[in-house]
Amino acid sequence: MWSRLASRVSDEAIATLLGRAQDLISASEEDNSVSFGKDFFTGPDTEDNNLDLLRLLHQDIWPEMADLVNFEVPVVDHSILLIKGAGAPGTKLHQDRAYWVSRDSEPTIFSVWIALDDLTAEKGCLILSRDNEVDVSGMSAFNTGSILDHNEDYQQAGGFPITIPEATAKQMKESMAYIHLARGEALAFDSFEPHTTGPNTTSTPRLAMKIAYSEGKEKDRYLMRTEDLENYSGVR
Ligand SMILES: O=C(O)CCC(=O)C(=O)O
Ligand SMILES: [Fe+2]
Repeated sequence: MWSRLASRVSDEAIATLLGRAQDLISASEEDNSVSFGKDFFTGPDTEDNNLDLLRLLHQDIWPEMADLVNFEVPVVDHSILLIKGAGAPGTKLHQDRAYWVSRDSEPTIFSVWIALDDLTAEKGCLILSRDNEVDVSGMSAFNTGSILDHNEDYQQAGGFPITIPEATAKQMKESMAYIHLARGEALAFDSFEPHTTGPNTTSTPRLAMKIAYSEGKEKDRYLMRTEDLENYSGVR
């Protein structure tokens, strides 16, 4: 299931983020792949962790989600930039659950996907099933879906090697639609939500990111507890 959020990420936070990610973004003008910016947000013990910025983004979004998902120990599992280079191909259909089976034994991770620019079909926005859209209150039943068969192909370009087989994907895509998001808009989807993105056919990188939240109660691998992030006072 997925839902558009009413929350918006502030323009100021986006401007700061884009400024700090400038090298990565410039590199994507030449490179037609997805750069994940996996090291952009790192733990509190590392330098240039950008946690001051993650705190701002989190504060814009989390109030709308916190009671719905009702975690005992809410954590940011991970947060990555999703910069899709100019001319980069689409990302094949998959459920994130297929990636997270071993690290999230009872499924609790869900994603908040944030547009850092106006995202249209030409830019390679998300493509989701209209049938699976719920009101934000419906997200409280998140992660109750089931896992589909996936293929693993580590040779394929694009960095998303686990995908739903082509024949099934083709059929599923018939009921899926491009989900446009304006800069600062966000949507939440659970780990069972099948999603794909189209190619970026524009001449500039597609600017997006995600924050993946999770129940941290029985985990030792995550980026940060939300409580610690909210109290984080370090500056860059
Ligand atoms: O950025 C993309 O093209 C795909 C992103 C994705 O699969 C995800 O955020 O889980
Ligand atoms: Fe994904």
